[in-house]
Parts: sequence; C-alpha cells; structure tokens
Amino acid sequence: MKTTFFLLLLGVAGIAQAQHEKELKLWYRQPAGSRWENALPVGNGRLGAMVYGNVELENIQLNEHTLWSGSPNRNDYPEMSTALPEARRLIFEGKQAEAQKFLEQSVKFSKSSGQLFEPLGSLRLAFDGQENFTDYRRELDIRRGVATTTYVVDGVRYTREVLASLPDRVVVVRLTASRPGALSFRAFYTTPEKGALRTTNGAKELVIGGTTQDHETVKGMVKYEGIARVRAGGGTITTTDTSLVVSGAQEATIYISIATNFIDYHTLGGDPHVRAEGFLVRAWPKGFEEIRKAHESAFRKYFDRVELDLGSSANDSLPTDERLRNFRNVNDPSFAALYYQYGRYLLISSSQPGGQPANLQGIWNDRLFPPWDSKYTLNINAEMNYWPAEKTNLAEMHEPFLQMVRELSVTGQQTARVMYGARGWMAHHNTDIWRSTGPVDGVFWGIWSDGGAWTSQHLWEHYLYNGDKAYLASVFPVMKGAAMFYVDDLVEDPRNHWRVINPGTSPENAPRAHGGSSLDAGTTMDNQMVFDIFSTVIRAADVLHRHDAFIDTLVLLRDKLPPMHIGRHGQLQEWLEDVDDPNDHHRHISHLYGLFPSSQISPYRTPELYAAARNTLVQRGDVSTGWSMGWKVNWWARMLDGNHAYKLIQSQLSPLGVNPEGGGTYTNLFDAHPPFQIDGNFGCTSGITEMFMQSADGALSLLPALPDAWPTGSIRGLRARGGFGIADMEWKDGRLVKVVIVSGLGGNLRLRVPNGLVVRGGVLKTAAGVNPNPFYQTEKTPAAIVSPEAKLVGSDLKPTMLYDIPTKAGMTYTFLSN
Ligand code: FUC
Repeated sequence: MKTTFFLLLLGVAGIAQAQHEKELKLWYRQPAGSRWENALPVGNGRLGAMVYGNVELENIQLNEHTLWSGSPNRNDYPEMSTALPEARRLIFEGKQAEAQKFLEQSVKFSKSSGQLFEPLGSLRLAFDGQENFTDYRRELDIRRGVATTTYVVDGVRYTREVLASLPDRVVVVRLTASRPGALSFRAFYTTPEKGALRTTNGAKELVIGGTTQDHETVKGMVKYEGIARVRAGGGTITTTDTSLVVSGAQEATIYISIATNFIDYHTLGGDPHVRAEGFLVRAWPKGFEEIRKAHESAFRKYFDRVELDLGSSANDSLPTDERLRNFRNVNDPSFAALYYQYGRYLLISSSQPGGQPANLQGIWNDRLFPPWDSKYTLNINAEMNYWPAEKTNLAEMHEPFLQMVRELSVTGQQTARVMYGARGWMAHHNTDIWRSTGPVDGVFWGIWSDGGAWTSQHLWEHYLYNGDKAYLASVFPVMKGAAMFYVDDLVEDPRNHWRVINPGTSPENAPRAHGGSSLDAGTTMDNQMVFDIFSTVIRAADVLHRHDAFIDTLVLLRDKLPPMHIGRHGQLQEWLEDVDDPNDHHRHISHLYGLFPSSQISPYRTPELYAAARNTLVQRGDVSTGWSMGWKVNWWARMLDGNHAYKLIQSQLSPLGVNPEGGGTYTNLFDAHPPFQIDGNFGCTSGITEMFMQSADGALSLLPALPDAWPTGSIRGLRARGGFGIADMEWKDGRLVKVVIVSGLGGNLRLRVPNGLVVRGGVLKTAAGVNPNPFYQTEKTPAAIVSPEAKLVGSDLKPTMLYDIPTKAGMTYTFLSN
C-alpha cells in the first residue's frame, strides 16, 4: 500500500514536472526551412544565434553584439542653431507646414542616420543522405537556454543541441548519433558580409574575418573574427580550404567564438583574433556537459526568479505554431504564460552586464541592411525593451541600457550645444553603437528632443527599485544634465506664457490642421517628458541632499509647463490645440506616456485625465503594429481593465496576417511590427506584469487588472518599487488568497488589493493620508484644461482595500484573504 502511494506520488510529481517543462518550451514538428522567423534564438548578451533545425543543411545564424557598420562619428547639424529662431516664430504663428519646409531647407540631413547592426554570417552543417527523416522535433527550452533538434534516419537517432554559454562566452553545438560511426557532416561558413575571408588553419579551425561596411559617409572600421573548432568522438576531422569535414563519428562538439576590435563607443583597437581565440582557449578544455551545466545554472539563476502559473488546458500538449494559430479563439492560459516568460528569456539572452543593450531586434539579425538598421529608436522602442527588466526581477539586464544612457550623456552634450545652444545633453529619436545623438530620417521624424528625458527616467527607476544611494549619486549628473538641456531650450509660448519645447513633435504623428507637418510647440508628450525629468531631478536632489539654485530653477520652470488638455472629443489632447482626429488610428499614442510608463495620469489622483486617456485609447483602436499593441497592454492594465488588456494580448498573439494592416507574432514567437521588432515582446511581458502588479501610483497594487480568462493562478518573484519582492501571490476565482512579500528596504508597505486580507497575529490597518514611503511619492499633476465640449463619463472603479503595513528590511510578510 505504502509503495503504491509512494509511486503514485512520484507519478504525480513526474507529471507536474513534465507539465512545467512543456510549458516552458517552444517546440515544432518541422524544421524552420528558409524562414528566419521560424528559427529559434539563443544568446548570451554578446553572441546571438538563430537555430533553424534544418536536417540536411543546418543553419546556425550568428551575431556578435559589437559587429556594427561604421566607426566613431557624429551627426550634429550646427545649422540648426541659426535656423531655430525663424522655425520657432513660424510655429508660434501657426505656420507648422512652413516651419517644416524651412527647416528641411536650412538643415539638410546628410550625415549618418545611424549605423547598421550587422550579422557575422551562418555556420552551415551539411549532412549527406538525410532526406528521409522521421520522428522530427525541434525545441527551445527557455528555462535552460538550449535549442535541441532531434530526428531519426535509417534507425539512427540524431540529436543537436545549441547554446550560447553565459559564463563561457562561446556558442556550442553538440551533435550525437545513437549508433557509432553514423555522424558525418561538413561545416562551413556563409555570410552576406562583403569581403569576408573564410579559411581553415593548421589547428583545424574554421575562421571567418573581415571589416564591417561603410555606411552613409562613415567608414566601416569594426574588424571581426569568428573561429569554430570541432572535437569529434570516434571519427576523423579533415579540412578543405573553407570547411571542416567530420566523418564516421558518433558525437561532435563545435565551439564558436566571435570577437571584434570594438572597445567602446569612441574607441576601436582591440584585437579580434586574440579575443576570439582567448574565449575559445578557455572554453575548449571543458567538455559539452561541463559547459552546458555551467550555462544552465547561470541562465536559471536569472530565469527561475519568476514563476507564473495561469493553469493548464488541453492545448498545452500542442506544438507552439498550432497554439499560436489557436490562441485568439481558445482559452490557452499557459501559452500566455509561455509568451510572458519568453520575454524574460529574450532579455536575459540579449542584454547582459558589460555588453550592448538589446537593440531593435535584440541581438538577432541576419541582414546586412536590417529594418531601421536594427539600432535604437528612442521615441519608444529602445525604452520599451527595458520595461520588464526591474519588475520581472532582471535588474542586472537593465545595466547595458543604463550604461548607454551614461554614454549618451557625454555624446549628447555637443549636440545640445551646437544645435540648440543649450547646456546639458540631449538625444534625438535614434542612437546606435556610436551613441550618435543628432537627428535622423528627416525633419518630420528627427526633430524630437526627448531622448535625454526619457532614457534618464530609467536611471531613476532603477534607483526606485533598489534604493541604492551610491548608485543614485553616480547617475545624478546624468539626470541633471538631461534636465539642464530643457532649462536652456524651453521657450515662452507668446499666447499662454507657458514654457514649451519648440520645435517639438508628438512622435511621427501630424494633425491634419498642421498641413502635413509634425512640428509644433508644447506637444503633450514633450510637456510630460520635461515634467518628469524636472520632477526626478528635484526628487533625487532631495534624496542626495544636493539642493541648490539649479533645483530652484527646475521648481519654478516646472510650474510654467503647460498642463494637459482635454479636448472636445473627450480625448487627452495630443497637441496644445484641440486638433485631434477621433478617427486617427496612428500607432504612436505618445501623449499616453503620461499614463504609462509615467504615472502623471492616475485613476485615483486625476479622474478627469484618466477618463480622457480612456477615450483616447478607445478612439485610437486596438489593432496596430506589434509594439503598439504591446504598449496598449500596459495602458489597459493601467486603466485597470484586465479584459481589454487580454483582448490586446489575443491580437498580439495572432499569427502574422490575421490582423489586417496590423502586426502579430511570428512562428518563433518573435513580435511582428511587421517586420520583426523585439520591443513588442518586451512590451507585452511588461504589460502582463502590470495586470498582476503595479507600483507606480502611490501604492503596491496587486491584481489591478486580472482578466476573466485567468481567474485562478499564481506568480512568484516579481519586484516592486521600494525594494519589495512579491515572493508569492496566489489567487482563486478572481480573489487574492495569499501574498508573501519580502521587504528589502523596510518602510511603509501600502497595499492596494481587490479583497480584504488578514495577517497572522494582527489586524491590517486601513491606509490614510499620503504614503510615507519615499519610493512611493507621486507628483501632483497640474489640473487639466477641459474643453467645454468634452463629454467626460466618470470611470466606475472597482472597489479595493488599501492597507498600510510598517515593514523592516529583510523581513517577510504573509497575508491571507479574510
Ligand atoms: C518608429 C516607429 C516605427 C518603428 C521604428 C523602429 O519609427 O514609428 O513603427 O517601430 O520606430
């Protein structure tokens, strides 16, 4: 009896384990074929690889994070400073179209519009006589960071495993056959890189090397080298001039190391050969198992911090492409959980401390001329990549982005000075590995000056989560420099005497009333951005006791910024004038920056603006490009409308083509603008987190936007501002039943929850007044100016309980439903 019970238990545990494993894998019954967006990504922040799982001719497409076109360069236009007064005059007179034409003629964008993130090429593995394979499966285990392909030919099972080792800095490919002598293949490189040299050497290494391309007047000077070495078990290795041939083996391990001469954004001069060889020599003595184990434990150290369980369904056992096809029509909660965790997987894989930040495609690109150069678009995309970092417990992955902001604060000083005659630093709407800060793509898109304000918010947010004052002191000059730019750049609007950015834009959108021009003065996003950077610096100065006359200036100027406006369609105005079109479905809804990621618009503190933001969201519609839908998940979560957020997730998690004129998701679950942009993946992961937990509006709010589709579930390991860790949170039938919170920094824990909670050994105190926790301070949003024609319907907020719990650093607090 005992034994049976034990076995039964084991069986159940086994099933639970299998379930868990299944949920955290992308898997397919067919190879990727020729489509890159079918292949599966692995990465270690320095190296990225796309694994096709093609049987006869395997393709392992390779990237290295510093392999970019060009070389250190600048793209400022000093002509701007001369043209500014006239452009400003025209805009203030309501002649936006003339202003745009005038600037187009005065400031000709002829320099780099940003350089290209380039691919190294592909390692190809050719297998003869494998046309007829059976029992095929390929998968990506996102918990371990390993891609596996397996199939049977002539009764022999072949298996390939590919990983990009986090600790060992190499891509490793492991090939095995179930019968001795059955493994034979030829390995060689292919590449779109022009002038790349491919050779083999006496050490039986496959080498590819070259220099990246010139682009838009900038000379290509990044030298790169990729080296592959094979160890074969039970066979022979021979070489031709450009390939390695493995014959009659049973197993083989390929070590791939890639490096460049890139040192930092203004220095080249490293030796790519010495570097690549260095990584290889260190990894080579280690066998595959040793490398795999070390990689998996390094990967899981990050990945396992968050667990999400939304329940299971019959769909769990289906291949990923079928689940994607079905998702919008069926209830497949664990697919949403898989997609959620995939966002975390992609961040760990594409953004590691010391490396480059995740670019528009993370670290995965096979094209010499990728969409938008695969660089950093600062008017939404690059920031969106990092929205999940802190709250999904991947703060280390935020580091490359924070480092980029520090670097932009150096390069952006010259741009501020020569283009705007301003102190401090600024960045326009794009940057690249050279940290360019000049305008690109033409006046319509390029004249946007919020790059410094927006990216600097990330520096502050990092502090709000970790409370590290030494860190804050180290980034304070960067944030201050970002604010200083606006102090000098703001001009007085002659009509209302507000201080505004002119010329500014609301990214990439233009009201019909402005005759096709995107330029304007005092756009809502610009005002919100300046409000935030001023507030952040004022607050940081307070924390660091750095109050001085400059801070007084910020306080004075902040009061002169235009308040938000609510227009005649009940909308949050995008521009100072009431010119919004309620039928405009533009993908950018930049003025809702104030709702998310900022918290200037709140259901509890600014009900009118909140109602207007809702109208704007409804007017703009749901289906859009991938990243736009990702942003909308966050907005609807902030709207406390879980069902609408879920609807967006359904649209985003639809195969490409389902949403007419909209984005969706590729077979490998990469987000589709289209084309592939990784921002949508990260945006959606952030949005799903915001459905479970928010911590920006004066309280730690749990289950603020739970959709009906996920009535029961649990999430472990999220992080909130003020150093709170949500070690565990469980809900059942829409009710919060258990919460375990670890207080990292102590202080008041103000909890907003959908139902009453009790704590062992005490009664919870209902919250009153302002939250005394310094990490939960909110700024007072100036009252909106409301059009007399606006019909605002107040929002019916679901009742919540608000508690105050004093906490001590390092202590754990458990709450149960009452
Ligand atoms: C902005 C967006 C586009 C695209 C590009 C990378 O220009 O408007 O949709 O995401 O960035």
